[in-house]
Amino acid sequence: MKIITAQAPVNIAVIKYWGKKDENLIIPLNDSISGTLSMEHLCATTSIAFSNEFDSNRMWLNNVEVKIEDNKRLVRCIENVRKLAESTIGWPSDHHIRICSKNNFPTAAGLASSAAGYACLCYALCKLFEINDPKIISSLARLGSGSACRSIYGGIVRWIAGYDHQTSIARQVITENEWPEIRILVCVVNDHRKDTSSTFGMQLSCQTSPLIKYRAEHVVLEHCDQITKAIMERNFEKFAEITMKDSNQFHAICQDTYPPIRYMNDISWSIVNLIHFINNLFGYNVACYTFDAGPNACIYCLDNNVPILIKSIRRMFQKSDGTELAINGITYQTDQ
Ligand code: 2P0
Repeated sequence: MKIITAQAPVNIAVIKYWGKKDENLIIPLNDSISGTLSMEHLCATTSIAFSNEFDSNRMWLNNVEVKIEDNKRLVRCIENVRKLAESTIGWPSDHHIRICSKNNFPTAAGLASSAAGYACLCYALCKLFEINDPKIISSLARLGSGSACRSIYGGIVRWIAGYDHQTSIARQVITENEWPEIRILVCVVNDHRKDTSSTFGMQLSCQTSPLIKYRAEHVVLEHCDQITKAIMERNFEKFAEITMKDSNQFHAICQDTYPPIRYMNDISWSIVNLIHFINNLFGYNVACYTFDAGPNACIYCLDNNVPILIKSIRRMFQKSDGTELAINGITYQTDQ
């Protein structure tokens, strides 16, 4: 029996992926850019055993068995690895796998659980069959969940939209060591499973929102160019401005969708106001917020401003019973 265990972190987009040109191959409407977190806080861990003692492929997610054959994305990732394994160590027909995967954070609560989950699964599967090219692993992860292709790399990563399986790939913009002062504070506003899945939400936006087309054609590439320049120049002021504008535009698309989708709640909006208040007070961008398909705030900042931000958030959101918003201080890391 051969056993492999891998870990993969979540990533937090600063330029958002929302909408597909090809549902089957998961080719996005536009490029996106994200920061990959370290694995101390939000990550997936997957162990895979491979043996001729198993009579079928089976999988457990957070200790509950999931039927692989009911999930076409899982089937697709496994079948693609089986084909690729033909040119490495092979996958004999009498051998099967057992997959055990866990997230150390809430699943489907808008905290990029599918990104970490599929990145981890595909990385572990590839390692099992000695497929080592990160480009191949990243493309496989994309077939599981689009944003997963970004979690294969550390630091800041750009997913080039492309037009087919070979051209839709993620690339590292900078490693975590090239801008080591960057921090992400993940403020868990609500850890319940979201009402509208990202996959369904973005389909509905593509069908009904005029703004999503305008964004893909006129805004995203400009945002990508501007933020890449800011990253290269370690210009946090500009990085923060583009990040906030891109998050706001993504949520405007959600509102422009019919029926509208609402991921941010009143607490999310209080955090938006707090960050703008702090930035105005200081006269420059101390921090920026970004929100994914859920109400939880991800705040990017530089390490020297972490204490003031945590203090401000705690003061604002401490409840009378003494409980407060959960905050994880996270840095970048490349290892999977
Ligand atoms: C992102 N999100 O760029 C954006 C921002 C959510 C909001 O990537 O259908 O779970 O599996 O490709 O990857 C969520 O999309 O969707 C996402 P599928 P996925 O992080």
